[in-house]
Amino acid sequence: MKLLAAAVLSILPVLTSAHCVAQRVRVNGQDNGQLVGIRTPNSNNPIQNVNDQNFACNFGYRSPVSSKVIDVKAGDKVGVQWGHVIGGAQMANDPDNPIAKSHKGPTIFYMAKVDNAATAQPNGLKWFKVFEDGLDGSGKWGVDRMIASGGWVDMTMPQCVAPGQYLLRAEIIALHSAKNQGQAQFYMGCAQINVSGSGTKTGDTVSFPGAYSANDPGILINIYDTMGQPNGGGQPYKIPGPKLLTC
Ligand SMILES: *[C@@H]1O[C@H](CO)[C@@H](O)[C@H](O)[C@H]1NC(C)=O
Ligand SMILES: [Cu+2]
Repeated sequence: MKLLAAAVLSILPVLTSAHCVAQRVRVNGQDNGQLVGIRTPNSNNPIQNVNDQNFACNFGYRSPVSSKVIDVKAGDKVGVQWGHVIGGAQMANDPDNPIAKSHKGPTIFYMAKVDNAATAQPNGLKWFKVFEDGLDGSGKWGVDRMIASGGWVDMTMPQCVAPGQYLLRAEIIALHSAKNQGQAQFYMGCAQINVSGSGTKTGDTVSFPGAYSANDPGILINIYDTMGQPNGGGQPYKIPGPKLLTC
């Protein structure tokens, strides 16, 4: 009995800490540095309630929060880096950095226009989707590609996006336990960017919280086939949220 309890206790920290946190921004491969131009929560814990009041940009930021607003030209590649903890690895050879391999799911970016990206409050904003990477035909997920890229997810800033300041919301949804309602894990962080260019669009918008439902087919889902492989059960995966901005 004692042994069993000890075994359970020794497993628990692993189970509860294999999460991730968004923490760096790069433009055309140029890394701005850790926590620069991005609001990063101190905790790597996911949000699991799609109606959580902090669903837009997370909460409990590591202070001081960066006042940097990062310049991005339409057409630039802008990326956000995820890591197991702030700084990346939690220990040498951390197998859960940038995230535990079990945490299959999509990677997504949204944007919301703001007057001042350094100070904008994330609630009540209007978000449009500019990037999504779900499940491909070979059974690989956006998260698999993020891990292969050392935690980075890059998107191309669409040419048609109107110039101005934005919060850029990076999101990962981990679906390893998502067959039970309320068990999908949502990770998000918001970068502070200033887009230049000659675009005019800010997309069809949604609210956070509000855009997702707990029983959306991409949120309440068993991703395993009968062999236990996390390949979406051989079905296409429907990424939650609105359709992508089209230019
Ligand atoms: C945003 O970019 C424009 C165009 O380059 C520039 O004039 C403006 O000062 C920038 N604003 C901020 C807050 O960086
Ligand atoms: Cu996790």
